Amino acid sequence: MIFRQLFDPVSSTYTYLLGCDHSRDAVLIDPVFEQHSRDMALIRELQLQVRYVLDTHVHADHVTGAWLAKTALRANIVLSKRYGVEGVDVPVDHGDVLAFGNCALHVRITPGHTNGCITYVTNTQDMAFTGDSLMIRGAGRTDFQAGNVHDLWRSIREQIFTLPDDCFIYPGHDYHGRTRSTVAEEKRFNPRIGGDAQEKDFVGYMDNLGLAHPKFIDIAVPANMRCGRPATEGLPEEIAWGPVTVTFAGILEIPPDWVARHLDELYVLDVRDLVEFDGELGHIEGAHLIPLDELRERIEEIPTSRPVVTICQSGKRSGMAVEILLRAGIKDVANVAGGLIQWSRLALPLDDVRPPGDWSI
Ligand SMILES: N[C@@H](CCC(=O)N[C@@H](CS)C(=O)NCC(=O)O)C(=O)O
Ligand SMILES: [Fe+2]
Repeated sequence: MIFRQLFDPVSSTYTYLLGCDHSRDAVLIDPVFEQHSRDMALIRELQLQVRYVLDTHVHADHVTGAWLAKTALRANIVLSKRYGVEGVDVPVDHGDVLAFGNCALHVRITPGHTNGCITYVTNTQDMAFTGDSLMIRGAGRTDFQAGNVHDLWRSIREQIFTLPDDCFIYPGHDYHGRTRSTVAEEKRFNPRIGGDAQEKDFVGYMDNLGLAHPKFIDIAVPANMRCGRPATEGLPEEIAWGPVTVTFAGILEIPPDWVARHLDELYVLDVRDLVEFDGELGHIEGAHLIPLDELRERIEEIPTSRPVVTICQSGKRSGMAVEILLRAGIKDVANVAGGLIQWSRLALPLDDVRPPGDWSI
């Protein structure tokens, strides 16, 4: 199975991307609104087809990226039926199974942190996505969102600690950089519910956590009751001037064929050296040559009246050029994906290219 664990440093949230190796069908668990572009880039680069976007619960500390992901991927939003959240496509309950290719996730209800918390368990029972029910050496607080410490005790003991000892625990958050645990480890070492803990011990511990309410609870909960659909129309951070995407590496990229059709509206910045510019790969008509090494000191030559597209041989140096331009405050900028190698592969037009078969000087 394809497996990626992603992290949002602001809310310390883990997002998980799981995919079937054979069919490329996938699921995305607990996406974060602000990390939407990153998640879409990875899904695109791994060539996955996301079928379901799952939330383990209605989060109180961050806005879910479920609605954004559904809109971008035409996936179905999955959440516990117990909340009555607007916009859920697949309201699930205990025992439901969500298949993606040869893989599947089984729904185990684990209320306590909230009344609709779910733990998703792989069909091979080697991974459990516990949300905030069981965390690494921790457990989700039970002091809001219809939380109940006795329910959480039962949920962890009956639904999570009954999984195989070597089943990995992947939590919804970790505030100390820990990434995963196992059922055996938590049964033994969890300071709230592990070892010889009795229900009374767990309740005593949880009732005295003394945590401040999450900073964004008043924004997050209402938004999450709509699956993270913004209250106003329109997608956030849309780039208007062209079909710019962000790669998983964080670089703004634009497809070469679109650039070829819009050359008149763009400033094409070629960052190779002069020998390459006039060399075998040729160059785009009207391209301006500023070698990458000189870009920082010649930045004032770049106009701000038109979007800038950067290009080099394979798209690496021009990716760095985008970084340099952004840092200099030039916003409408993108790297031509794949550079001139891809440009020629697509047989897009070059400056001063002789027609095939014309050998005259
Ligand atoms: N400090 C965080 C909130 C942390 C928090 O309350 N996390 C919840 C999960 S939504 C929890 O259950 N924490 C248990 C713990 O930290 O022990 C914020 O302001 O957003
Ligand atoms: Fe939570």
